[in-house]
Amino acid sequence: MRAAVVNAFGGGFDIEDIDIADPLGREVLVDVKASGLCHSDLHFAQNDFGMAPPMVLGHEVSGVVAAIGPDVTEFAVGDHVVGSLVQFCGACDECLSGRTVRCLRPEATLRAAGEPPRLSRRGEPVLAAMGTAGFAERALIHENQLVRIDPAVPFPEASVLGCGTITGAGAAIHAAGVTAGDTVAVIGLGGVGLNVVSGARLVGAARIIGIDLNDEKLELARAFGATDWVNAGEGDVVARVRELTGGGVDHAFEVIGRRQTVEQAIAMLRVGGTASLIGIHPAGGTFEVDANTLLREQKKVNGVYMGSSNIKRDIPFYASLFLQGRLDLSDLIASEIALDDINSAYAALHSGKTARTVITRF
Ligand code: PAD
Ligand code: ZN
Ligand code: ZN
Repeated sequence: MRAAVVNAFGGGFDIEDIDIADPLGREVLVDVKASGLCHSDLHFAQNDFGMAPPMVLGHEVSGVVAAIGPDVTEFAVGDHVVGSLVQFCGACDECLSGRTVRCLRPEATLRAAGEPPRLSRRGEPVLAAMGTAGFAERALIHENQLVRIDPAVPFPEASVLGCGTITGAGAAIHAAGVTAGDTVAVIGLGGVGLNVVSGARLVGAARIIGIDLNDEKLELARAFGATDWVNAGEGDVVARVRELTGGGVDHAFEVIGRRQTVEQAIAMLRVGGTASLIGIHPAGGTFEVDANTLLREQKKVNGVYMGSSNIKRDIPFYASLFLQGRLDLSDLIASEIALDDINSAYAALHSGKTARTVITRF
């Protein structure tokens, strides 16, 4: 099958023919219909985050079940599904408490050492990264990392549910716990940040300030529910947010992964506010915070992973909101491309000009 293979960090994606195994145990073979270009995959393709080439990335996957392993109970051939990089065992203390995103045995959804690899090239193993490996015609995914959804949700919109939406909306709703009447700022309005805006709107935030360097993104954020917007390239962002809110926001979300914007997020909080950090930093990235200001002003810094989502509960929930017309997913989709165009599409994402680009031709 055709797949976009990362052969070296920083070397881009090579479109190649590779082999995919038949499903074992609880694995499901998915005929991939849409695969979203999350910024995280660009980080993973350029830097060593513990996944080594040759590898197939891609973790915003939707498609149709083509075959199931002998122990699969939850899915049947023909089901429409969404995949997620959240790996969970279903049996540890965290999983049993519903916090599957904190699973203590996430490797349970991968093949064990000694088993044949899911992906290979001329007999050599190719890493099926994150257990999803969605930048390919087909994907072999453990049933815990898959969720069945209503076939009425189009595949491109369904794919974004797998990361951008659960991460962004989940950050506002679950990880930060924004409530009705809160003031919110979102720094970085890409595929994830726009979903933070949606989550804040859903729970009734009083004001949602969108912050980005691109005016097109600020305009888009307005459609998603931002009530105010600030171009970060024009003047002092923190001063502007403080002025708009009369002293700072209850919640600031950093959705880029830069030291400067993390420090801005903490600085723009009102007393007692929470800064939620979503953007992924280069390995070893750090930031500084004045300790006495933090304690005197009772500020909280909240590290957010996948929006603290429970994918089996949250993906069908967001899908139903979309079908009811209460959650915009379609305006996230900037364009649908062919697998062959993945390198140029990632170059465009890097420039900050597009929200989500989705591969729909393989
Ligand atoms: P994206 O590239 O679509 O969006 C980033 C946005 O930030 C763009 O709109 C840029 O214009 C904007 N931007 C860049 N610099 C600045 C600046 N200085 N001030 C204001 N705006 C700026 O990325 P994305 O939405 O796909 O992902 C955002 C980050 O979230 C990225 O680092 C990704 O790896 C991370 C992520 N984290 C998790 C998690 O669980 N923590 C999950 C998914 C994605
Ligand atoms: Zn992602
Ligand atoms: Zn577990």
